Amino acid sequence: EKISGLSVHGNFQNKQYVQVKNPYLETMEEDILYHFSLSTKTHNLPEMFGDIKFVCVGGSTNRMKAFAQFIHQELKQPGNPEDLRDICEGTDRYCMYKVGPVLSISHGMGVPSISIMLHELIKLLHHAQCRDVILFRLGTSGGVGLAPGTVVITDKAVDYSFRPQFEQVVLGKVITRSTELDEGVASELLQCSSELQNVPTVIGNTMCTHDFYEGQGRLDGALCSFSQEEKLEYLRNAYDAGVRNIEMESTVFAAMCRVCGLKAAVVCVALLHRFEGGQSTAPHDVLVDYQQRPQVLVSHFIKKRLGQI
Ligand code: R2B
Ligand code: URA
Repeated sequence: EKISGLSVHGNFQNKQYVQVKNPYLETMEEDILYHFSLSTKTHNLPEMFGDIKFVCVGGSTNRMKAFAQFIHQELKQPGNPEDLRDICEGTDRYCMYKVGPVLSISHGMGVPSISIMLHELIKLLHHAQCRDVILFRLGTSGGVGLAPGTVVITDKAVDYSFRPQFEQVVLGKVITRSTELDEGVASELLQCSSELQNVPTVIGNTMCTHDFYEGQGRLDGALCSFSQEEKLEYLRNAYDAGVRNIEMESTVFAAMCRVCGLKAAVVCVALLHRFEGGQSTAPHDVLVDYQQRPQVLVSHFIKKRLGQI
């Protein structure tokens, strides 16, 4: 049977292939991954990406380049980390770097941006016949009842009413998908955090919103349609529902990975304490240190999995 046929079953000799859930893909002679500037005709995807085991995604292009350089050093890869090439240099929508079995990709801000990237990433991993891949979202977030700098490993990714689901409009109708993440990877990450210094970490629910300002109860946007008291009531309700941080991509990330049989985890640092305000006053170097914490944690996880610790 063809590889594409195998992938429908997902599991072959205990190897978990990346599954696409679209029968039309099989019938296409060429698949153009437009926002990566890659295609099945112009690029040998199995040769370029077949050995990928860990995919790390995050919003900013500079941060994901820095992560690629960091993991290059951590995994003691040959060559100079400064020489890493952006595989998506034909487009400025997303950046992509490969370091041994690790792929580092940016996804921009918000659900629509990460969802476009994930469609093409999951197809890429499928075309490349990758097996046993784990995806991590390394990000920033607003903390709910946490000290700034705390890393949150997501238990459940929840929507604006704290439900573990993602709603998507398809052909004018709302469809709902579950946002459950991999429990085993989350507890392995928590174990990793206990082996590190300066990476205070908790497991909690992560609320995903479609806006940074009003959508996250901020009083400092160009518009504000609610009071300080209403903001605090909403954040308190979120806290009571187990929410420990707020960001803008986790629900669609969890939902898409789950449908396609990819183990996934969300690891975001809380940059500020949302009961206190909406703006971070922490100095630049403190924020840079905070943003490195998810990278240090996931790098430790990867090194352990590869037997390098
Ligand atoms: C966290 O930070 C960004 C907004 O500042 C957004 O992408 C997110 O999820
Ligand atoms: N990212 C968010 O989405 N919210 C915050 O408060 C901080 C970072």
